[in-house]
Formats: sequence, C-alpha cells, structure tokens
Amino acid sequence: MTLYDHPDCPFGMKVRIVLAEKDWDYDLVTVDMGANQHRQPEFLKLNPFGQVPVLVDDDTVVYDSTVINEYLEDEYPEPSLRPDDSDLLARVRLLEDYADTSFTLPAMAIEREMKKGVLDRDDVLVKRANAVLGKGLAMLNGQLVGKEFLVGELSLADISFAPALMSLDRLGVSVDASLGNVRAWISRLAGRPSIGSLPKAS
Ligand SMILES: N[C@@H](CCC(=O)N[C@@H](CS)C(=O)NCC(=O)O)C(=O)O
Repeated sequence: MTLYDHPDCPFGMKVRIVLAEKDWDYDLVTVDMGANQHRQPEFLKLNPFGQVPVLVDDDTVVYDSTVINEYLEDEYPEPSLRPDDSDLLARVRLLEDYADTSFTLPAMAIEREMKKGVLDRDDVLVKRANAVLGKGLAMLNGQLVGKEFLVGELSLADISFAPALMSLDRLGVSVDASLGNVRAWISRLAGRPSIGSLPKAS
C-alpha cells in the first residue's frame, strides 16, 4: 500500500492517523507541492483533481481523505474506527464533514496567513477564521458532555478534527478555559501515539 501525501497536509494526516491506529505498514511518497508535483501528468493520473492524499492499494486508487478512510475501514476493519449502528454512523459522518469543511479549512487559512509577513497578512481574514473556530470549539464542547470521544469510542469523527486541533497552539488560537470538555478531549487525543507523533507543520 502506498500513500501519496505531503507532511503538512491535515487531510493526509487524517489518513496517517487511521493507518497508525490500524498499525498498517505502507510506503509513504512525499509529493513536492512546492515544485508543483501534484499538477504533473503522472500525479494527475492518480488524482485528476491534483490533490493529496492519494492511497494506492494494489490496483485500487482512492483519493479524498474521507473516502480513503472509509475504504480503509471496509478493507481493514480491525480495529474499527466507526460504529456499526447507522444512527451513530450518520453522526460520525456529519461530524467528519463539519471537521473538513468548517474546521480544518479555517485553520488552514490562518496557517497560510501566518506564513506571510506581518505587512502582507490579512488580519480580517484571520479574525474571521478565529471566530469560526471558536464557534466550532463551543459546539464540540456541547457534543462532548459526559463523553471521552465524540461518538462512542475513538472514531473517524475525532480523527478528522485531530490535525487542526493539534495546530491550534501554533496558530495562536486559544481554547477558552470554559471549554473543559474540549480541553480534556484535545489532551486525550494528543496522548495517542497516532496523533501525538504527527509532524508539526513548518
Ligand atoms: N477533500 C480533500 C482535500 C485535499 C486537499 O485539499 N489537499 C491539499 C493539500 S492539504 C492539496 O492537495 N492542495 C493542492 C490543490 O488543491 O491544488 C481531502 O479530504 O483529501
């Protein structure tokens, strides 16, 4: 099995966490996005949208982190990272969709701005993205009342938030002291080798 990825990509991190939780060996190919490798014909044959991560498993090529993780669950179900019950599974999928579109993307937007010089930085965008993350963290705090993880045991839902959560300190996004459930959950996630060992983005 081969994963085409970039070390800083939070979507690739979702897949790497799942592979680590399943203790699955794979070859990692780093796609040099700085050199536009993801736009070269060779890579576009794997993913016509020109994005990492891409997983190649024998003759199967899968892209999009959510679809890759579902594929891994289907093919390598142990240990399971998604509930059997359709009601709970729907919750996992809804939370994963929220994580990808409404949590990870604003975190990535802040990260991009932080890499710019102070004069070039769009402070309004950073403020707006911070507010979106704050709203998400408050929502998650409510979801976590009386729970260790979002839906039952550790699942694809928690994993999909993990990369952005692990970047909050670095991005200067604080988790309010009133959000005790989220704070405990972040420590719990960071304590797992699959998540705590993620490379810190530059
Ligand atoms: N929905 C995709 C998003 C993947 C994505 O945005 N990857 C970024 C790197 S983190 C990428 O390849 N960007 C290059 C581009 O869009 O041109 C997923 O979940 O895998």
